[in-house]
Formats: sequence, C-alpha cells, structure tokens
Amino acid sequence: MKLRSLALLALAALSASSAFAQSKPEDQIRLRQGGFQLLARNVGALGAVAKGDVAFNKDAVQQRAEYINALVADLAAAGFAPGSDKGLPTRASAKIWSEPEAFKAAVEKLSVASKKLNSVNDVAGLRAAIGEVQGSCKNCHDSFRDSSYH
Ligand code: ASC
Repeated sequence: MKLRSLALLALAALSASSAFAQSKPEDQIRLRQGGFQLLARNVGALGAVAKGDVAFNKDAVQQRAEYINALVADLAAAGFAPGSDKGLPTRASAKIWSEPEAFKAAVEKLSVASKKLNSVNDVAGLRAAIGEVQGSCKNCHDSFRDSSYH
C-alpha cells in the first residue's frame, strides 16, 4: 500500500514535470510576458519611491526586492526556453537564441543589480540600486527586445 502510493506520487511528479517541460510555445510566451509585467510593476513601484512620489518604507521596499529577485531568477532560468521564440506575438529578439552567451551576460547584469536592492536602507540607496536595475533593463531591451511585436 505504501509502495503503491509512493509509485503514484512518483508518477504524478513525473507527469507534472514533463507536462511543464513540454508546455506549448504560446503558453511559455504568455508566462514570460506575465513575468515581465510583474517585474515592471515592482520595478515601477520602487522607481516611484526613488523619485519621491511615494514615501520610503523599508519593509515595503524589501518586499518588492524579494519579488523582483524571484521574478528575475525565474525569467532567467525558464523564461526563454528553446522553441519559445515563436508561437504568439512577441518582442523577444531572435538574438536571444542565436547569441545565448551575450544574452546570458545581459541577464546576469540584471541579476547582480537586483540583488543590491536587498540591502537598501534609504531613498538615496534605493535611487542608486533601482537606477542600476533600470539601466540593466534598458541595456537588455536595446539589444534583445525588438521594437514591435512579430
Ligand atoms: C521599468 C520598466 C522597464 C524598465 C526600463 C528601464 O520600470 O517597466 O521596462 O524600467 O524602462 O529603462
């Protein structure tokens, strides 16, 4: 009985992971775009604090920093799987898949920058850290985001 439920569990895990690995390009693109929207929401929220439009609150900033780091890690690990270059309108440049090393380096810049958000203590610190995050967003958009959907 115990063995049988273990086997069932293993089967369920296997089918869940293979379903994920084989998810359709359009689903992967949707997930990617959703991830970037959440990233933009959180980067935007910290940008508003950095500009002085919203009062600095350390706990709130730390919470956003956690979200941003998780989103960046997820997008870096799973956002641009092979085959997810086409399937729905996307601005993801073909260069992402044809120049993987350069793309990886650009993503790594964002990853390094976003980790610095974790140790921000005041508005001046936030301004510097979020500036670096936004700079690495822009850097990657300049090279790896097309100007229109295709
Ligand atoms: C943001 C956001 C981006 C980046 C970019 C930085 O807040 O939504 O796409 O920063 O504008 O240049």
